[in-house]
Amino acid sequence: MGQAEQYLQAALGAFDFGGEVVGAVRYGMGHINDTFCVHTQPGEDPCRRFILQRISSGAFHHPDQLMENIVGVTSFLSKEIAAAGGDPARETMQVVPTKDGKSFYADAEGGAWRVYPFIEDTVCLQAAETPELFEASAFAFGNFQRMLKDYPADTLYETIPHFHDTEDRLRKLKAAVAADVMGRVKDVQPELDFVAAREADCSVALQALRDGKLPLRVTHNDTKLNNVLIDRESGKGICVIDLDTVMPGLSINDFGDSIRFGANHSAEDERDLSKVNFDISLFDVYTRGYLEGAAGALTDAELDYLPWGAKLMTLECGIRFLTDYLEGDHYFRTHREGQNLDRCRTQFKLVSDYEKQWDDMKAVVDKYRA
Ligand code: ADP
Ligand code: GN1
Ligand code: MG
Repeated sequence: MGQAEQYLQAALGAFDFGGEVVGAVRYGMGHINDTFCVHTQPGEDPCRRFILQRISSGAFHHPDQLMENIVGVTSFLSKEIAAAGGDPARETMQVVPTKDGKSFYADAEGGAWRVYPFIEDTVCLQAAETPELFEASAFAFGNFQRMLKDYPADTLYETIPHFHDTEDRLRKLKAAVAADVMGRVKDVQPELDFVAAREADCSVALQALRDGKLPLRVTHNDTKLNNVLIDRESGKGICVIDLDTVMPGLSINDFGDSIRFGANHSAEDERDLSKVNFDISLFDVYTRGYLEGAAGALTDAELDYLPWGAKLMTLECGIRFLTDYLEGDHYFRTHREGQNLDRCRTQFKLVSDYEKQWDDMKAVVDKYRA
């Protein structure tokens, strides 16, 4: 048995799954954590599944703080959902404790493992298959924002400092260019020029925050379409997952990151840029769904800045992919050479599409503001 397998077996042994573990297989398309689907057989009852994850130590340096955040947020959401007559077991993540009552298990290397029940009869989409499903995800993220509006933000740890600090992301890109450890800078001049032309943009949302125009809220910060589970039968977005980055942030970033990932018809790492096009009709349905889910929780200024959320999250994500490419691809999981550069290029293509349709994006927001 290899070492990775040994750690997996030890982690499986640390939790009480209420039945014999009959298998654990790699699962999902996330770029960060190691995710496994655990199959168990509880006596004569039907097989039950769980999600077991090794939290990325490259991305998250304090798993104890991260899990404290998640336990706090999921307990809070459970109460909100129950009070509204919903089903907390399907509508929020629930942390399964270790046999000794902890929220995670630390392996011999310090890797942190946690378990959630698998939420059955749901689908997790890698692309907006239909406008209706995209709108359903929007409602779920808007509703998530609304449910957490009274969560005590000052009790949350910052699990990744400066996570959506676009100015800091720009500084890190410049440092990676100066270091050029992989000798790749020579291959990315057009991308660096693209960023240089938009340096001032990197400060727009942060300046609005500093000026007191945009409020700091409890936000998800990683609102990709594949971080919401959709009920297979009703097509509704029922559960927001991947709560590792729930911390104080800007609502426009949650809105914007969903647009970045979902308001187009191509993969994030598509190499043929002619296939990568912003679809304003998907922006339209997402805006409608998000505002409906948020149900008045956003201020006028936040509504004004929603297109900026889309532009900044997409630009920032492109900057992050480019930085990781220059640094040797150690943050985002890659499956092939050049994948992070391809990812960067799709993001920048989308940014230029938004720039061309900026007034139309603003008009969409105006259509749906109350
Ligand atoms: P990452 O941070 O690596 O993206 P996620 O927490 O998003 O990790 O999990 C990866 C994938 O695992 C998700 O995109 C989803 O497909 C699946 N998943 C995670 N948690 C659950 C759950 N409780 N029930 C069903 N599927 C889940
Ligand atoms: C990562 O964990 P995952 O795959 O849902 C990343 C996001 C990026 C996204 C790009 C903790 O999301 O910030 O926007 O990849 N998560 C973290 O696809 O860095
Ligand atoms: Mg995820």
